Amino acid sequence: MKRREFIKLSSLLGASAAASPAFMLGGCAAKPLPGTGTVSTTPTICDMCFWKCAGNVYKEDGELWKITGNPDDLHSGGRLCTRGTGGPGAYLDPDRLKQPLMRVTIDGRQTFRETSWDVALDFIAEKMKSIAATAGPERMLMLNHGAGSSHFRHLLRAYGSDSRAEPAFAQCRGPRDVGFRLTFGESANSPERTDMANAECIVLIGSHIGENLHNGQVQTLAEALNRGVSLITVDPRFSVPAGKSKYWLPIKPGTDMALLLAWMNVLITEELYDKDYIERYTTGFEQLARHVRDYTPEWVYLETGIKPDVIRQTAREMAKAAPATVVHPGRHAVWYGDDTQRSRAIAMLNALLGSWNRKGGFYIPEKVSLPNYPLPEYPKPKAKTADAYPGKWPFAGQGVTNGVIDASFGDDAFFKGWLVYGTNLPQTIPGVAAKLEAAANSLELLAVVETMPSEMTGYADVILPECTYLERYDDLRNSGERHPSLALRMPAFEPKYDSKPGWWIAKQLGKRLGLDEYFPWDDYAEKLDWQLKQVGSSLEEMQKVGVKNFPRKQPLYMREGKRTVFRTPSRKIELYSEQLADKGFDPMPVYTPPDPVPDGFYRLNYGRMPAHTFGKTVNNPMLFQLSPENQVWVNPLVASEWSLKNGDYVRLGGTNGVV
Ligand SMILES: Nc1nc2c(c(=O)[nH]1)N[C@H]1C(S)=C(S)[C@@H](COP(=O)(O)OP(=O)(O)OC[C@H]3O[C@@H](n4cnc5c(=O)[nH]c(N)nc54)[C@H](O)[C@@H]3O)O[C@H]1N2
Ligand SMILES: Nc1nc2c(c(=O)[nH]1)N[C@H]1C(S)=C(S)[C@@H](COP(=O)(O)OP(=O)(O)OC[C@H]3O[C@@H](n4cnc5c(=O)[nH]c(N)nc54)[C@H](O)[C@@H]3O)O[C@H]1N2
Ligand code: SF4
Ligand SMILES: [Mo]
Repeated sequence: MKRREFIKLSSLLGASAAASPAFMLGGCAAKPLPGTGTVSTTPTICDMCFWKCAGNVYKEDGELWKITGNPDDLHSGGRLCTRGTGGPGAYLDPDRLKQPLMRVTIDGRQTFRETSWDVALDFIAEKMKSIAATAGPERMLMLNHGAGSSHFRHLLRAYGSDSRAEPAFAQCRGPRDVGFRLTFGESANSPERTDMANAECIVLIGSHIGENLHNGQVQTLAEALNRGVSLITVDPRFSVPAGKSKYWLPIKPGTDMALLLAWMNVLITEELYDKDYIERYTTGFEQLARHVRDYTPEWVYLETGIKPDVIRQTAREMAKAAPATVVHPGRHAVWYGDDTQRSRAIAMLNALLGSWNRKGGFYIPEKVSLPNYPLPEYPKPKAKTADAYPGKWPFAGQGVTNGVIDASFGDDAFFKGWLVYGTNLPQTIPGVAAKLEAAANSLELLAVVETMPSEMTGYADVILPECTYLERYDDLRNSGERHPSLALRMPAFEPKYDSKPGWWIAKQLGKRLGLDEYFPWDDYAEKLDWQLKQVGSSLEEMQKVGVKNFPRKQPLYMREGKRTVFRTPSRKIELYSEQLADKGFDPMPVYTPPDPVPDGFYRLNYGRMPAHTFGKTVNNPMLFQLSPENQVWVNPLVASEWSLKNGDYVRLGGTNGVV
């Protein structure tokens, strides 16, 4: 018999159809006009995606009315996007997890049964103790996404494990961060350190800002367009930004590397690159010039479908505005397998334009220096995450999801237990089903902290229902940005049902593991207040203002003409990468054509839907109403071949058999 059968939770809990907006109609019907009752506001940080916009929750006569942006928040421009405005749906969703659930076997069949917090937490703590005693604490892995995971990272580090991975790195921005770090010694950061606010030319490569609704960026791009910025968009699809571009380059999917190399070829052969910057700050220019010589626009046209004169014109357009030209690093950079090298080529193109750390290119981000709450030191783990897959991905700065999953099943499995927080692996790691089945069959503990029934909860031993972001404190927002600021998430409501905040769950587990000294607060508010007082604020102040902006201490750009040291081994921007060569990788980005599409198939490109965040908002009644279904865009020639009209239903089948 299987250790863990997959259990579909919706069938047990009788989850209502997402389409039902009953609570909205019922909630409003008996009331006077909105805004005429007694109104109060509470600050929050939006959790509908991971961009962390600060907002205010409006209550009218104690009931949730609406959430709007916090006008003082420079990060979000004082506004929320569609999804952020739909935040009430997350709180009011009738299908939320309500009570801890334990896997039990009844009449030979596995199912979930409601249980108490004590039983659920005791179970997890006992298993964690046994894993620590028999295999070592570092064999306990956290898989996570989202701001609330900091409480569980703290718990695991206190317990002795720093093993951790997330699809938001290995399936998202990981290759980009590695590519930029190898070149400049620093990553492109989140939020991205692009100075689009001052750019005269912006290049988007498969970055569909406008559908990708990362709020601050969308507003900055819109303002840049109002100023008359020259926008160049490379996307096989006529995306939102493509429609607003001076140049739209509908490239053949997967051939971007060739275009990037051709652009560098033009900049070098026409001597349009920033010679002074290259001479002062970079190494490996000669090798680069040699490397890109053969990637002529004429040759690259055959690969990409982008005409040679368009390649030349767009390269000149970038050079004309440089250094106020930003070639956007993108965010979801995992495409065709050459991703780190493609991201490196983007970094190198920016270097030729002299845009890194220069006005209109990339700025230098800064955070508030916020002291940590005084706590005992963490024990030093005996193993790192990467020890689970020795020799693989030597430059990844974080755990690699694929690697840790492969190390979680079989007789010699490295990991013995998983704590999963806010990540839905079956949907976000391609082709992972069989491996998850195997891991579920092999692990000694599989605990999931969630707000909703998800595909991931189907594999759990124990499901812990976290309350939503509107019902809890989390850590202060303190991101490296143009304007340093702190922002507060605090409860606007008591947790609904028997759900609990993450900080409380972590503390309770800590207590059971004998780690009390790491959790000295009775309420997380105490910890936040202490931290805020160290920087001249207080919880009381933040509860009123929500966001506090601090002055910058360092300049926004590097000092022109001065010596600048980069955090690479050579202390320079590395156009030729000794680091890559040392580990047996191409020191220069090489173009490899993507695998051809088999006969009878088409290439499926995908991206973001404005009104949803992955699968995590599909059940949100407000957002579901706005956007109930996925839509597929079909190339007009293909559509006419199949006699398809707008609004027709199609069924897509993959080469892997998935329909
Ligand atoms: N198929 C496919 N896979 C992808 C991508 C893709 O486009 N398509 N994109 C990749 C990218 S860019 C990224 S960043 C990753 C994202 O991948 P994931 O991090 O796995 O993101 P989601 O699928 O949104 O899963 C988030 C889960 O967190 C739960 N959740 C929401 N709020 C809370 C909360 O407050 N507390 C807790 N405990 N749980 C909460 C949600 O119910 C949901 O199940 O996926 C990557 N993988
Ligand atoms: N509304 C909304 N916004 C979001 C999110 C969300 O879930 N919903 N998720 C956030 C997250 S975690 C991330 S990582 C970002 C991701 O946002 P982006 O970094 O902008 O990346 P993708 O969503 O992968 O972008 C897909 C675009 O690339 C194009 N494309 C596909 N193949 C190719 C190719 O071979 N070459 C080129 N040049 N283009 C190609 C597609 O047509 C599409 O327009 O979005 C963030 N913003
Ligand atoms: S971009 Fe939208 S969903 Fe994401 S944090 Fe900001 S308002 Fe919320
Ligand atoms: Mo992402």
